[in-house]
Amino acid sequence: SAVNSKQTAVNGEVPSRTQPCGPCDKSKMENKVAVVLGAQWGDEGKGKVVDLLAVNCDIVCRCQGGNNAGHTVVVDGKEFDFHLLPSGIINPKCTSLIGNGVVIHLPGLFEELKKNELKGMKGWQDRLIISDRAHLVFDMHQQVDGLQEAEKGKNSLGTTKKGIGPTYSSKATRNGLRIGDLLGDSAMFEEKFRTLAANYKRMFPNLEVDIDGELARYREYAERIRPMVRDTVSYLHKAIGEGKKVLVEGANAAMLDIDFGTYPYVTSSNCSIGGVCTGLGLSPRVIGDVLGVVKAYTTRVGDGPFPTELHDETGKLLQERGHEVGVTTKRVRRCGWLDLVVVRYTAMVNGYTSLCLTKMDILDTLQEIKIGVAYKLNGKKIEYFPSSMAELSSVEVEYITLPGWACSIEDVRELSKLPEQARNYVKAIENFLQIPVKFIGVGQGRESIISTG
Ligand code: 2SA
Ligand code: GDP
Ligand code: MG
Repeated sequence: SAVNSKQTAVNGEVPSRTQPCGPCDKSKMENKVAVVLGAQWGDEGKGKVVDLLAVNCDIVCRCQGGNNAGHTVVVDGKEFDFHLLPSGIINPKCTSLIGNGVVIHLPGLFEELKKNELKGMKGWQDRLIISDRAHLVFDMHQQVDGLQEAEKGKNSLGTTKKGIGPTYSSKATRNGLRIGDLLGDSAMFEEKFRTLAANYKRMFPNLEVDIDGELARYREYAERIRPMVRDTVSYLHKAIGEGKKVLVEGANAAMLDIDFGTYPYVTSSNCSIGGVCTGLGLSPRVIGDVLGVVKAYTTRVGDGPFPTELHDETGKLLQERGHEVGVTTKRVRRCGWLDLVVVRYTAMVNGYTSLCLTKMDILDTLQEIKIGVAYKLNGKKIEYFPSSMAELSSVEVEYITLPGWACSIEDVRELSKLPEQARNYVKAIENFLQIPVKFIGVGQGRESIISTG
């Protein structure tokens, strides 16, 4: 124990706890954190789900990733896109928290705040909290991201060039600078910044860094963010103890997770459940519901294997009807059938307690719908998810084919009103995964959702 008896003992005794506190208090343990995670390769519609759940929450947190993410929320026909800000930020009742596991490009953050202010977002100054442990993404990280992609040539990963990989690299090699450094001793910050720039200049001699200009800009940023920065670990711990409802918004998705995704075609953070604990300082014991967001088909933006990808008219239809374009980079997303081998694998890692099936309405015009249910290698079914990209690129997918509903479900708000074929599609997913579908998305807007009860 860290208790120093000399300082805390009363009458020579270690004081006993009469009041339960923190993790010892069983009644408070009931207050669990809810988590929303992407179950495929991202862009499942997490932003919309978070906006929906934020209504019943006090704090919405981001735990990993940076402004590579693009989360869309549509309210009264007005579209908001969030990159670093939690999607709960438009809810005036919610505090938004950016955790230690997030990497923050401050110019990007201020730009995002300004853009949303122009769209009518008010009062964010009073409800945004940023961890002092979060790492900073500098412009040089973004430039290096681009240079590394260019060096890889035809083997590039298709990153968003937002500096995510280089910043998490700096963090891992312990050259990184954190928000706390920016707000601390300015001479130390300057020294660390110069060291980082010098390292990069050695690696990339053509890299141009305006060191003095950056340092001057960052002195300004420091004062602008200072009021929002704090130790978010104790803040969250206290809030949970007081019964506050906390929601965590995962960014990217499990198949882009640096450990469990299709490495090296992944992002550089843990986008699965582990990232929630490490990115916020939460114990696994406080995590309750884990909602997996599953798009009714599959998309992927960037390079890497995609077993159910469609290179035909159906793929084009999904891309066009689904408006499948990157929210951050405007790249066209690759499209294919729903792959339940992928979702079953990410369910193992994340332990979803329920699912939200999004974009069902995009399948409205199809006569037949396929679902990938097994992978075969050299004619034999495999029981594991391949870690080798060569293997994953050569699997043969086994499909089941279901009849489509071939009508619009956009205005449906009750499960019983869905056409039978659509209900069967949902049932097939639930049966295969043995996880209940709690919500079904039938349109872009906040109201376009079926709650299954
Ligand atoms: P990075 O930039 O290092 O994280 O890129 C590595 C891989 O991760 C993919 N990635 C994403 N995939 C889906 N959606 C993301 N957010 C944006 C969106 C993407 C966009 O919401 O549409 O606008 O292009 C996202 N962010 C990263 C990336 O494509 C690489 O495959
Ligand atoms: P995220 O990264 O998981 O938050 O998802 P994105 O915002 O990148 O992409 C999802 C897109 O689908 C956005 O344009 C959403 O507005 C839209 N969307 C979400 N749910 C639905 C749905 O049920 N139906 C339709 N048609 N669009 C949806
Ligand atoms: Mg997205």
